[in-house]
Amino acid sequence: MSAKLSARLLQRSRAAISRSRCIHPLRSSPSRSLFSCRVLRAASAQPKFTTDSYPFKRDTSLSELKSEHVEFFKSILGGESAVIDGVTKDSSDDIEVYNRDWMKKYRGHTKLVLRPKSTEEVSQILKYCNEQKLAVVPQGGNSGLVGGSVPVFDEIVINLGRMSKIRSFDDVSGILVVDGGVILENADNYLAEHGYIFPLDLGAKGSCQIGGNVATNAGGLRFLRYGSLHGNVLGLEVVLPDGTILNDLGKLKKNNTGYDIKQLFIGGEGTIGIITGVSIACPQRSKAINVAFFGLPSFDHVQRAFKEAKVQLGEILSAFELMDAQSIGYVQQVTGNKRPLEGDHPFYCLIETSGSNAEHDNEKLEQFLEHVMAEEIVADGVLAQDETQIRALWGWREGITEALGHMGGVYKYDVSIPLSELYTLVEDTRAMLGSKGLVGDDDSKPAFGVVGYGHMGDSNLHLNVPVRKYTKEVEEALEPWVYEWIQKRNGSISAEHGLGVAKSKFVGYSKDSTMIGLMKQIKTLYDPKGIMNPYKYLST
Ligand code: FAD
Ligand code: 2HG
Ligand code: ZN
Repeated sequence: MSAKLSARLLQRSRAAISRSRCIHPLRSSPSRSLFSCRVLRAASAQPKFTTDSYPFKRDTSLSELKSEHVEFFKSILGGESAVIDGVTKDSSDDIEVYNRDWMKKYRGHTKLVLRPKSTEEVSQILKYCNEQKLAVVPQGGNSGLVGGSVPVFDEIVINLGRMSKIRSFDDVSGILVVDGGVILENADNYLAEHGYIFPLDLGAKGSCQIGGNVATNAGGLRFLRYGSLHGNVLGLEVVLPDGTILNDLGKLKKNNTGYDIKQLFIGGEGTIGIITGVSIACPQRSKAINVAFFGLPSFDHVQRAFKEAKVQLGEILSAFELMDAQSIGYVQQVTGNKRPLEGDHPFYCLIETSGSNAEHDNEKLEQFLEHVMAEEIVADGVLAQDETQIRALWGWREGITEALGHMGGVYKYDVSIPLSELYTLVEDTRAMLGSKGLVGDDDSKPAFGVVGYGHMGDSNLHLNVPVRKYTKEVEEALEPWVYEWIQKRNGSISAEHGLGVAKSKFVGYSKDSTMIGLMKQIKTLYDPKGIMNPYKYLST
């Protein structure tokens, strides 16, 4: 956006669009060391074991780990960096991080972590586990938000972190082939050097792995522009539960030669195989990127702004993200950063445009901004003037999950709902918890508040309830209440985070018994001994 345009907008606007003032971008990795958390810090208790919080029963058909199993794994994988052995010695400190999830909600009892460095090693591990009936949990960056990436009982963790090679990149077609353990941000940085972009972006990009992204069918911040991994992933290399290597690492965009088997692993959450290689179509990186951040008086105004953005920005619109006042409040309280806009607004949205011609994009954006201001659709706004400011504005949106991660716990509901009712869920949840006396500022209430944000462009809301600590009282108020609410609107109880432990027993709110029956048949076909990521996904 030119300085001239900013100046013109300043003159014209009753609610002036100003230059961005925020200069403290949040880092994208889910590391918690980022914030010097000054407020709202609940006592960080040791997370409970999942088996103490929920009534799981260990599957007695699965074997228990013995020292001879560990010896086998050491013989095929080699040294200390590949086998973290808590079976024959005390390695609890080293193993703990693999047992705990990002939300401090789930904690497993594993005593063995394996870190293979090749597909062949993964194959040897699974072949042996299948023969011995040893259960496993595939683990990528462990940034998942539904408890799928950590064990429940003593399942062996197979962590893909050492499989981090970029295998090939074709500069003409934009097709990238990577190991499953490549960190998303590393792949995107690599692509940036070649003028390309990874078609997926999310706040955990500094930790999550591409294998994990595919296994969860992650959606993220670029979905509006580039769509689902179901479309972008061209091929997969997967190790099946019996050790067979499925080589479907194709690079073809069109391939109608029967059932598209790879689609089952996209969103399969490690229940039918381990993804060791991914081939993906990557778009050209846009030369011209603009980011605007608006304050709006109501959700109705947000919807009008979205409609106008689609109409007027058309093909250059690359993101339309929603944040409510509470979300922004938590980010500010945790980071201490100066807000991008003066004053409080009930809603905020972040709009990104990406195109190949700055002049053309600026012209479109100018018309759009003039329109939303003249029509009083937005109350205030700011336009990033450079790359640093773009990152800073994105930080307000990407930093919400991390800011809320500083509370004692957060109940998370990642849902798809018809757009007109997207925010009604937040309001209804507030009213419901309020009526039960469960939410408030004083420490006697279990919940701090109710927060709504998400990918407006995809009708995907993130309803978050930050709590002082996880309690059955709040959980039982929310579940299945939230899922019933979603079912009544024909929504989805999991838009992009998956099922894991958190939603496995609630799938019936979004899928009927015929579909659940077929899903169970697929699981049995691929994993007849039930060794892959048990107690999750379809546990009922
Ligand atoms: P993990 O958490 O390690 O595993 C997730 C699941 O995939 C588990 O069931 C695991 O068993 C399985 N798995 C992992 N690797 C493999 C493999 N190689 N083969 C087979 N199965 C495997 N998600 C979104 O969709 N959109 C977002 O915008 C988004 N933003 C986030 C922001 C933050 C700050 C955080 C902490 C999380 C966010 N997430 C988001 C959730 C999470 O990052 C994604 O689900 C991500 O795709 C998980 O990748 P991972 O490598 O960390 O997988
Ligand atoms: C996001 O969009 C992520 O920021 C995380 O999907 C959402 O923490 C959440 O609930
Ligand atoms: Zn999201």
